[in-house]
Amino acid sequence: MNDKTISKFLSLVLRHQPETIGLTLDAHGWTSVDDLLKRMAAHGKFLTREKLERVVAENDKKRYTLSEDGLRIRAAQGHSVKVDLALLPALPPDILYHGTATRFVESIMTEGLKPQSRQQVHLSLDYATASKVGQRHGKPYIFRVEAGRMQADGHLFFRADNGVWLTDAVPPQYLIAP
Ligand code: HQG
Repeated sequence: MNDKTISKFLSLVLRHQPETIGLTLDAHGWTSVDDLLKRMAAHGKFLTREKLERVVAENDKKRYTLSEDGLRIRAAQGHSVKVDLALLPALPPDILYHGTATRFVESIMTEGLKPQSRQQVHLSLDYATASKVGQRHGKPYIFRVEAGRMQADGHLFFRADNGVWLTDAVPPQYLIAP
């Protein structure tokens, strides 16, 4: 398995379908590194602890977090399974960005941003990152989100372990089209 294949598999079991290898995540999304490696091996995916640690450290978006004692691992964000990341509300910058595809724009203008299959709406700190996120879905379209005003109005914002900003939903009045 190359690093990308490993990362994609970690994303599958730590964000979406832990049951694929009989893994369980705790309420905060953590699982035991030992158990993960054993279950992966039992499913023909052999990985040493050293390699896992390297893949986690070198991952381009820091998608996975190891606990300080190195015994547990979780995805920093992006879950579709219900987990409470236990992040503390944080003060966002005035503007955050959301990259999407042009075909979703009309619906987003009407309904605002919804988490869809994930637990929360994902927002980027900068335009370039949002642009890459949008490209995953098609022709990119970047909204600016008035995060500061939303927060002042009582909406909660959270910063994932890897710097991605999360909020439950973004009503349309806080969206600025390009
Ligand atoms: C869209 C990646 C219609 C939304 C990225 C998005 C991110 C609506 C899509 C992370 C809508 C959901 C998350 C509405 C939202 N009507 N469409 N009302 N509200 N949408 O993949 O934000 O590489 O679940 O605009 O970098 O694209 O996986 O969310 O286009 O951080 O680590 O519904 O995933 O990280 O798509 O991406 P997604 P996302 P990873």
